[in-house]
Amino acid sequence: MCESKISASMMCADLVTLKETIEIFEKKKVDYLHIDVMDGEFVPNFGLGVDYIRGLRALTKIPLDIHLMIRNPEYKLQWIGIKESDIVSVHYESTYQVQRVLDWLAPFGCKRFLAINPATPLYVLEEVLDYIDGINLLMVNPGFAGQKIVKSTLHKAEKLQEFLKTNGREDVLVEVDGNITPENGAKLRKLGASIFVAGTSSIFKGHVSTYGNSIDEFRTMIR
Ligand code: S6P
Ligand code: MG
Repeated sequence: MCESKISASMMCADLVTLKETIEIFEKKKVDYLHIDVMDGEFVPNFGLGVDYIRGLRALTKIPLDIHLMIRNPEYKLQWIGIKESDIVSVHYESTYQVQRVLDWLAPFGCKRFLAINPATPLYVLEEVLDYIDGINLLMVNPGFAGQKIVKSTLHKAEKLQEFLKTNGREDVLVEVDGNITPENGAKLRKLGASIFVAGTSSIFKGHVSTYGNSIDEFRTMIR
């Protein structure tokens, strides 16, 4: 199984201490910055946008893990400024043209992930396995930080591991997003997850000066 990686959920970051937060992430070698892009249509919330991404690029070289929670993402990919070192997740439920959006992502050279909501069954992955590098398994219904895990998603992660094995695609990376406490992270690591979105359930707790310790503790749990 490949090395576990931390993707820090930037919608949980306090703008007042953003620079200090990024410095800690660089020092602690956080692997990705998770960017929740929300359009108020696909999910009932607005989220981080193009200007935020541009601003963040000026602050750090940490690659981005861009989670597009927007309708018809295929027409908006050009706006984002995607880099080869990034991960980009598009939602299965966000378009009628799932293979097309994954095709249109290919020229950017980024890692292509398909995100699926808790209620979306795993069989939808069957026809897209050739188009993806990874799967972003939503453990909550997307739109907000600070939610509780949907219990059935833990069993779903187990079934996903079996599904990838059956299809000879154990190389497909599994990211888990939503209420990833250190304990949930440890369980999901055993079920094959390797990218862990870290939000209010793990590293974004208390004062910014404690983030470094929380990262160390989280890393130990998902090793
Ligand atoms: C949810 C979003 C997530 C959140 C993350 C926050 O819509 O996709 O990436 O930012 O869940 O973490 P937590 O620990 O507060 O759930
Ligand atoms: Mg997300």
